[in-house]
Amino acid sequence: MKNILITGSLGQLGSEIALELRRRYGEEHVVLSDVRDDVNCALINGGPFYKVDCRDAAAVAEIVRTHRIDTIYHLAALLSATAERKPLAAWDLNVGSLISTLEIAREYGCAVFTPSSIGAFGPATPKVFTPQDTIQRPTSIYGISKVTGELLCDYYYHKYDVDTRGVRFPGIISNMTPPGGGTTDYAVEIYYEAVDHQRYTCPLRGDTYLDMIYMPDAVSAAIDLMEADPSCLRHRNAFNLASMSFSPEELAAYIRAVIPGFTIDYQVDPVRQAIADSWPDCMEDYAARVEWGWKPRYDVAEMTEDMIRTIRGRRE
Ligand code: AKB
Repeated sequence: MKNILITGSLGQLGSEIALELRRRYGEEHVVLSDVRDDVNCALINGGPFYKVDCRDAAAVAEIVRTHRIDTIYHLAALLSATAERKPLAAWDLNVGSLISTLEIAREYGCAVFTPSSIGAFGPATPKVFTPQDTIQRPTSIYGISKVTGELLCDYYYHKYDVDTRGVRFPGIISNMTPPGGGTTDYAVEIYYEAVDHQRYTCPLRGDTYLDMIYMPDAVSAAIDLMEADPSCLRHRNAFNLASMSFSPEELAAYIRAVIPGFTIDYQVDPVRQAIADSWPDCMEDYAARVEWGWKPRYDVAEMTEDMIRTIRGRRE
């Protein structure tokens, strides 16, 4: 039986990975930690939880020792738009906490999952069918921290044999815990506004294409990669994950198919637009498909129906 620690476990991705891992491995075997404890009581009370700053290496090491942790999902991070406002804080959390997690993993023999992002690419990267191995050179501090993370994880694997694995996530769309401070957050907010007000003001231009993924597929990707046969993995820390790619204009059309009166207008945020313009339109994910069997289940139409049905259900 595995013993798993999740950092950033109350965030958008962490809260849903936590639920699925607890379902698979049992509550006592999945230890959660987060810097806050004022949200999601069900998770906090549903098994071991520690309010801890993941940059506090001594505190994290103590949890790893106490619970005989063998696998860490290190999910704590500042997202791209917030990072651009607070570059030093982003570097400190995104890189500082990762390197201290890797050190703990080296000492205690843990495997580590670390999410990278489409943000790890930059304006010089091929924008369409972005290859797995290509020029990166991101221009946002978030992207710089993500490339650094990919390289650090490779380094710990090659130098110390730490079992590091990771994917480049697209924007994640979900309906349980809201994201915060991301460039792709519009694709979550739009559904809530569509259900509640039948209109949405989008901070990105209508023709901005970005890769996106629905949460159930994001959760499966992380867990499937951690459970994959290591001898099949050649890339390990930065698998491109493609699932769906659309622009705000196109997403609005999908929403209109379910909510006919829905309208969208645009008030472009220059910071988020510049970040989005530096990212790929759509990635190619052959390596993930071949090396560990990645295959998304949801397309944009199915996701849209599910998002709207779920949000409406909560409003009743
Ligand atoms: C963001 O927009 O910052 C994140 C990401 C794509 O990494 N959702």
